[in-house]
Amino acid sequence: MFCFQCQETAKGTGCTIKGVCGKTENVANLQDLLIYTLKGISVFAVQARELGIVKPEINKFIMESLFTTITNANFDRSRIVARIEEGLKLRDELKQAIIKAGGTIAADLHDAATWTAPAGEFEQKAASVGVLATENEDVRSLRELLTYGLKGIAAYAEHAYTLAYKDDGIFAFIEKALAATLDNTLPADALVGLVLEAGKYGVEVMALLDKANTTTYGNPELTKVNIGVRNNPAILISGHDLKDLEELLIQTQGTGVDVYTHGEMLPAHYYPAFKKYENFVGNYGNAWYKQDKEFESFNGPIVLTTNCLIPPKDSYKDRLYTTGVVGFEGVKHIPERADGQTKDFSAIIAQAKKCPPPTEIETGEIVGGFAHNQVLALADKVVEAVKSGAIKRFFVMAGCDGRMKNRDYYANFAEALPKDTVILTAGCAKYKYNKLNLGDIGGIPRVLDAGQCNDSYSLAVIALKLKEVFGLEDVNQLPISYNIAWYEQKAVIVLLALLYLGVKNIHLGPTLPAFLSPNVAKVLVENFGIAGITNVEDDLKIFLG
Ligand code: FS2
Ligand code: SF4
Repeated sequence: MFCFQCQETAKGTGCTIKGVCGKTENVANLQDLLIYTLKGISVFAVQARELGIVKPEINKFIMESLFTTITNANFDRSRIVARIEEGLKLRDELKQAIIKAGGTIAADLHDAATWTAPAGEFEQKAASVGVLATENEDVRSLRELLTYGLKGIAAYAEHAYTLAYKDDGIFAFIEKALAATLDNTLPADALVGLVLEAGKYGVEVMALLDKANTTTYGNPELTKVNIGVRNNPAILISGHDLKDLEELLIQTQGTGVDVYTHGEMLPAHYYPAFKKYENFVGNYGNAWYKQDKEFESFNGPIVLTTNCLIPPKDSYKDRLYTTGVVGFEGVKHIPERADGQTKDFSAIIAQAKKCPPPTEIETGEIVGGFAHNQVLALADKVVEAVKSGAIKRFFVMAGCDGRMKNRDYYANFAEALPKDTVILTAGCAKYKYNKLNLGDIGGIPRVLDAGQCNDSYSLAVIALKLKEVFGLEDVNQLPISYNIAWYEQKAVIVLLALLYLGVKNIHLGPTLPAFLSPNVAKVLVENFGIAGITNVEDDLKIFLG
């Protein structure tokens, strides 16, 4: 195996024996083969589109399969094998549809578009199609940067899709870009162009998801979220899928079972639609990587709706459920919605009733809900505070949290910021400083949490609005600095989206991606001023200098 798609990759270069995330060698290899299969399907999907053939089941399959391979989503070998088998079948059907429509199948198709094997030979095939199959390190770097951006796009597209929002232009781009990664004649410049174009679609997909979420559940609003517990049995829901949460809340009404959020599900509390549920008690715990302790002390069942799963300990494995693209061998899985039906969470609710209430690990409240609509409602106050000098600078500290000790930097950085600065955040990075009581500036909290990682879109909308209000030509003239933490592939698309919007001088940490070759990193540094981080003191001097 060779995987270097996340920030925690072994030795900062690549996982080669087993994933730091817990992914086994065979699952890693099979995920590579699944991506390879998607690339082959995409070759036909591009040709089919030219003939006016667009197959919704192909779009959905590619989207869900990309999402399946995101870090901490699916560790289940059999699920990946089943996906590859389905992919080969869909690829063949698409090829037949092209022939039927009068298209000609090229004689020199890439192996990704022609290979086939029984499931028993997948692992053997997988060994030759991974990341290292591209020998030139710059081409490999660009292909992987693009592929990881596509994984992020696919994840956000899937959330929107679940709420019945979709955009065929996004699917067409995913297919075009996947097919392009097979093209050995494509010059590096064209690959750079596709990477930047991915940023454009990153903005579009986040806008689509924002529309899906806010139309369905209302605009997030200033909310105090309880972090203590009540004395009832309860279910913990993690991941990012709001539809799963909604159905769980409906199904737990009147059962005596409470519902708490974990990790990236925290921002669900900010949506008006979920406030009516009396049993929606609060948020339990912190970011994803602390689940091994927090799932244990929660005592009740836990449902993982999207990526953010770590291999479970035996102490809570029998209380753990996956759904959607998430999977882990030996962990119970809640099946997809059958036509027009909701998911069936009754098994989880029945188990919850037999479990003791959660053990309290903290008490109090955290404040959030500062997505674009809420911040723009406070725009006068914010603009006044900037004009009067009460707010000197904003720091966008969106992104991810993670296990590594070097992420303490972000807590220390937040604490060391001058009191006349405000942090704009989204994603699970906030857990490094959202309980530090950093105070407020004239009633404006010094940590403004917009929501999940996809709500980084809100931070861009806010920046563009401020640019307009202050009559500036360039978003980089605003008193906003970017100190972003990344972990997995959704953060990659958030970064590419910010670059597309013209944001310069983003600092990215705790380490730069291992998949950036020195030359590709140079392109990002020279064109966009991307930089890493060093230490709090020196970085503050740079930011405030
Ligand atoms: Fe946390 Fe980072 Fe949200 Fe992941 S914000 S680790 O991308 O999907 O979560
Ligand atoms: Fe390693 Fe990250 Fe890949 Fe897991 S996802 S195998 S930790 S690089």
